[in-house]
Amino acid sequence: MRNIDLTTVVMGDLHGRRDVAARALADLGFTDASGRWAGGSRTLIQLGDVIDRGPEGLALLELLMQLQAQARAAGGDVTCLIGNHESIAMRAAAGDHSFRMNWTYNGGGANYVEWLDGQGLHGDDRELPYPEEFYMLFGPGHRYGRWLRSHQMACQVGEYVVVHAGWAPGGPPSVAEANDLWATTPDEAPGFLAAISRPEHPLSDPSGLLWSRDQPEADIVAVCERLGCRGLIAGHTITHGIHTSVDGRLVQIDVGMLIYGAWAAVGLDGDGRLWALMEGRGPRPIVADGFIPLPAAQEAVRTRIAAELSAPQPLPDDGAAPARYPPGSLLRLYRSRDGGWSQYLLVQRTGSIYGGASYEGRWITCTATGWSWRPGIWPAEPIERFGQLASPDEVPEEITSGE
Ligand SMILES: [Mn+2]
Repeated sequence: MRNIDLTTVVMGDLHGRRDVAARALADLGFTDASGRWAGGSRTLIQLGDVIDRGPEGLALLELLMQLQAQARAAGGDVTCLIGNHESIAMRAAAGDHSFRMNWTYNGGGANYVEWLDGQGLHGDDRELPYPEEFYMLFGPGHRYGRWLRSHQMACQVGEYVVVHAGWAPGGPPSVAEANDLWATTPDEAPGFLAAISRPEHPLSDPSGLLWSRDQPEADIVAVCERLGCRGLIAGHTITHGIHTSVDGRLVQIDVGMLIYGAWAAVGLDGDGRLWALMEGRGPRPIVADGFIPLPAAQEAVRTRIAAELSAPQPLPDDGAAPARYPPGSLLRLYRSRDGGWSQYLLVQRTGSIYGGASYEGRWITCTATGWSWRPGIWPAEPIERFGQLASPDEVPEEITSGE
C-alpha cells in the first residue's frame, strides 16, 4: 500500500470493528507496530458511524481520540465526521426518549454491553432504558461526548466533499456553513435539542448530510455544482464494494466492514487522483463509474448476502400470523423510568422492509402532552428482540380501537 504516496485516506463506517480498523491503520502505514501514529503529515478522515452494532465502538472512540492527538503533534491529522449513529447517541444523551428508543433498535445496545463489560459487569441490552450514566457517555460532560462535539459535519479534500451520507439540494450551501451550524449548536440540553430540531440543521435533515439514501442523480449533479466540487465521497449505505456513479460525482465507500470483517477505503495521491484501497488487494485507481468488489474471500460472503437479499421473502399473506406476534398484539417497545414517555406498537400486519420481514401497525406514543399514534413499519428482528408483550390496559382503549 505504501508504494503510492497517499496524502489523505478516507475510511467509512466502522461500527465497532476495532479489529478491522487496527489492521487498516497498520496496512496503510498510519500506525506503527505499537499502534502509535506513524502517518507523519498525512491525513486520515473517518466519515462517521464509529459506534453501534459491532462489539468495540467505545474502544474505537478511544483509539481514534489517541491517534488524533498523536497525528496533530506530528503535523498530520485524524479528521472525524459525525455519522447518524453518533447523532443518535448525542440525542439520547440529551434526554430525547424517542432517540433512546431509536438507538437501541438501531444497534446502540452493543455499546451498552461493551460499557458493562469494561466494568466487569454483566447485563442485558434489553433492559430499557439503560442507566443514565451510560447515556451520559455521549453528553457534553464526558470526554466521548465532548470529542464528538469537536467533530465536523463534512470536509473538503482535493476536489471532493467528504460527508457521512449525502447532501440535499436544499441543504447547507457550503462545507463551511454546515460546520458552522454544528459548531454553534449549544452543548447542553434543552438548547442542543432545540437547535438540532430546526429543519435546516444538518444533524436531523432526513435527506441531508447524515441520513440521505438513494439520492436522485439529478440532485447529486445539482449539489456538486452548488458546492463547487468534483464529487461527494460518502458512506452510510452499504454498497458491498466501492461504488462510483453519476459520472464520478458519487463515490460510496461503506462496503460493510461490520459484516465482512475486511477493511476498505479510498485514498488521494498528491495529484488529487482517487484510489480504491482494500485489504489484501493492491491499490486500484478510480477512473470511471463502476464497482470495485471486495477481495475474493469477502466476495463469497457478498454473493451469499446478495442472494439472500434478492430472494423472495417467505412472508405470510397480508394479515396472516407473523413469526412471533400475531395481528392484534400490543407490544411495549420502550418506557422511560418515570413512565412519562412510552412507545407501543399495535401489530396490524406483517410486511417487508430493507429486504426482510417487518411488523406494520399503529405506533402509539405517550408523552407529557398525552397519547397519539401514527401508522408505521419496522424490521421484525429488533422488534422481536426488544419489544415485550404489553397488557391491553396499558394503553387507552380509544387509541387501540379508534379509526
Ligand atoms: Mn450511517
